[in-house]
Amino acid sequence: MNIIEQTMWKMNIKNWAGELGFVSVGFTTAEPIDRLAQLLQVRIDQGLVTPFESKEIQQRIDPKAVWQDCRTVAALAFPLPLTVPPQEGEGVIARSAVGEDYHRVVFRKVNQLIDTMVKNGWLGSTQSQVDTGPLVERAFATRAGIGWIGRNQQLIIPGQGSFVVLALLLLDQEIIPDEPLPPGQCGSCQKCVQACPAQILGKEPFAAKKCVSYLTQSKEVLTPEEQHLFGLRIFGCDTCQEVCPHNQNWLRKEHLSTDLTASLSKAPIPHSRGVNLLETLNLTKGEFIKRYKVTAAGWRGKGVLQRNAFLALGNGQVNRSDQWLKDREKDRSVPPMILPYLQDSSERCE
Ligand code: B12
Ligand code: SF4
Ligand code: SF4
Repeated sequence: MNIIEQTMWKMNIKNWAGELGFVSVGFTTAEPIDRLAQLLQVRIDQGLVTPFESKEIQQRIDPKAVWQDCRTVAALAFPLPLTVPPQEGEGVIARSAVGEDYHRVVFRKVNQLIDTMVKNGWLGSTQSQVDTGPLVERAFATRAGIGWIGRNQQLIIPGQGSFVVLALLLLDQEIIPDEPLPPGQCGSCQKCVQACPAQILGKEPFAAKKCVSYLTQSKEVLTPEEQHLFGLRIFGCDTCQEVCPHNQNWLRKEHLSTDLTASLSKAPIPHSRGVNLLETLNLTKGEFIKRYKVTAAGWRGKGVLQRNAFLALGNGQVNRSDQWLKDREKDRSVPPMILPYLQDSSERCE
């Protein structure tokens, strides 16, 4: 494609993506991000890599190692849904895990974008990834100029904040790349560093396996300190984003939308981030499939959510799981993922 055609496609793709609800789109080349290899290697050497990532470094930094025809990477950001806060005593689910699984929502949107491109004469091929692909999405999104990386590790989009899902659309045609934004715009702010329950921000490299978001998804047996860090969290952790000044407009919008919904009987009801902990503890297979399998909180299975509900109940002021335990111990029906925590139950923190 010549420069004029590249400019036209770039403009059109940005417009169509905007119409589909993406809040930011940027383009970068298919060149590898070589300097990232060193960081990924350090993470492997120091045992910081989570089991949720590919260990193939080249595939993580080089679009051509994923798809040899790739010439351009488009980075897209889709906003998370506005949610209702938990009620007192409820367990908490992160915004990325309520409502329909974001992987499905965003893949559908990316596919609609590709359909629109094809209808308008796009002759090339495409590949895409939403979270589960090997490429390091935040690094490509940064190079494509849609945002900058905050001290909380999040990609922050100017005027939008960080409550977004990222997607990468790989193209086999060249499109003029966008310029990255100036890096690190946190200034002297330390709000996320102070608020992080695991106290892992502000230190390099990021200790991913100590992050509470990771702990809520891990099937390993957690130490008493790790159990304590959960608080009332059931899946994921939004703390370092909730305190960030760049998310306060978005959070105000979320708050207003909840109030507005309460006053308009016909408005669609936003999903709540709160869950009843005892109900989660007693979850049956059928309820799990209906309530969680359709969300991004379902992929680790029912046992992880039950374990998290058990730990969160223990972390609450009153240990509301005591009666539940007595009942279960009689008929020996305690879910296996909870068994390792039983001897600790009398010592759990408040
Ligand atoms: C594994 C993983 C996790 C792990 C590890 C996270 C981590 N920080 O490494 C765990 C389970 C802890 C996790 C948690 C969360 N995750 Co996650 N996660 C991923 C996944 C699959 C890979 C991340 C990864 O490669 N980590 C390795 C490090 C090296 O990469 P990184 O942190 O993503 O990016 C860093 C580098 O890119 C660096 N960087 C940028 N440019 C450059 C250039 C050079 C030269 C160098 C050297 C570095 C560099 O800056 C980034 C921050 O340090 C990505 C999806 C994907 N395929 O990329 C989602 C992803 C990063 N997660 C996401 C989200 C939403 C979350 C949570 C907020 C979910 C929640 N509410 O609980 C938390 C936030 C935790 C946090 N503070 O980071 C979003 C991020 C959206 C955003 N606005 O940034 C992603 C992109 C998924 C998506 N498609 O939307 N996650
Ligand atoms: S997600 Fe939670 S535990 Fe992880 S870095 Fe952010 S505040 Fe800390
Ligand atoms: S809370 Fe402050 S330090 Fe943390 S990412 Fe946001 S601006 Fe940066």
